[in-house]
Amino acid sequence: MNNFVEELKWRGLLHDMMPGTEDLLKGKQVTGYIGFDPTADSLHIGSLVPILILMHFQRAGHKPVALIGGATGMIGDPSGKSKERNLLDEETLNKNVEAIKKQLAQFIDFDAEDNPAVLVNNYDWFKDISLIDFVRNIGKHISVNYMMAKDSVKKRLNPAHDDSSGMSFTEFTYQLFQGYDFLYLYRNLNCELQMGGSDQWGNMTTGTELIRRVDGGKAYALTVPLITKADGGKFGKTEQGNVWLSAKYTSPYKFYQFWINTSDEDAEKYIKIFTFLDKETIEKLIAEHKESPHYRILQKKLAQEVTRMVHGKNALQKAIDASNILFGKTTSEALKSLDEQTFLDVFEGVPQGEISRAKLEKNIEIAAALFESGFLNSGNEARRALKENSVSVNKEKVTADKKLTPEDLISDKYILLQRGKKKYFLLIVK
Ligand code: 383
Repeated sequence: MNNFVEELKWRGLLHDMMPGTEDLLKGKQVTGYIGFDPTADSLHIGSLVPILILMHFQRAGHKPVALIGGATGMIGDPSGKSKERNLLDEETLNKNVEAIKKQLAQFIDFDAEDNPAVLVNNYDWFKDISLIDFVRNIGKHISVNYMMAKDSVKKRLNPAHDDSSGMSFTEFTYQLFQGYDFLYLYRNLNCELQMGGSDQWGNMTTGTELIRRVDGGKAYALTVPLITKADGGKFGKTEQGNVWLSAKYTSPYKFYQFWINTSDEDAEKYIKIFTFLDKETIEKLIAEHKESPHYRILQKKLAQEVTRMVHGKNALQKAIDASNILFGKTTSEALKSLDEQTFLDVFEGVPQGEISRAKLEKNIEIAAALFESGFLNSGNEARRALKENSVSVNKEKVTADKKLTPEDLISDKYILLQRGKKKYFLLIVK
């Protein structure tokens, strides 16, 4: 059995653990769980760290349990949140549960011979518990005083807090639900360890406390750090918001670009956290990178490894090809093979203009198109550019006799114009 805690430590993945956790894990095969609330129909890269933890846990020979919070998702965890959450309706929740189940299944192995992973949904046990039973059998063991001492509650009760609405009874009860999950899994799956981000410490210890008071049992908690950026910005966000694991929300190209764009300092940290490369390999990469940082060896390796893990080999190759379009040499074939979303992602921020389909069907002269679309300032400039042989259509050089036709359309809608190496313009057919 590998040493799970040692592995987390050198990767910078250990934040805190209860005393005795390391000995427990060294001694035997342990069952441990992490919970995910179905607040959206995809996980984002913030959830990638806990997923990696479950993977390391399984690789170290232990039994991972992934819990989906079909019940807790109905309540809303106040941990790390400064405001009361909006409740999600049941239909949305069910849809989210199914989508997240599928995503999790991509990462952990349910067929491992010795230590198959297990997926559970806490709705399955909460749906049968009556309010009276819950309040009598669980609530009686945890004092309100204890619950109020948690950071997630304390913050919201503080009169100086910016949101004066305080905290609903609903969110206040959240820790009891998560606490009961731990007790339930302890009893039914012999689960002795809960893991999660450092924001989850309070909820986890309510669980170990319940297990101690109700069953006289001993259970443990281990947390991983919240990922930070060297520049103080929030990890996992771009200007467009979260970076999602689902290709529906963040294309593999965008996902790949997110990792390519990390700073040198962050890349050195992230390659340990987000890849399974071993210590020796990583140290070699870091040394190589330091010799010639402009090659961005670390960023490329990081982007490759994580994109492959999340989106697979083929999507990774497509993302690399798409990345070469702006920065390297590419052909009109490669350009035309992009799916529409990736095409738009690649040329995001490139100035655009419109042309009517009727005009295109009459085959418009390139000089006219360059000028009328607003790409170049005048007919003269357009003719000059053509004479200088610096105009390309869909990445292929053209001369003044070129006419634009519907055959030039990419995804039946776009034509990419270019002057020189770097000046792009997107013509959209309306
Ligand atoms: C629900 C029931 C349990 C145990 C845990 C839960 C979910 C937990 C929670 N977790 C976050 C989430 O779902 O809200 N109350 O968005 C995030 N996690 C993990 C990790 C993290 C946490 O899913 O720190 C980031 O991803 O713990 O914020 O019995």
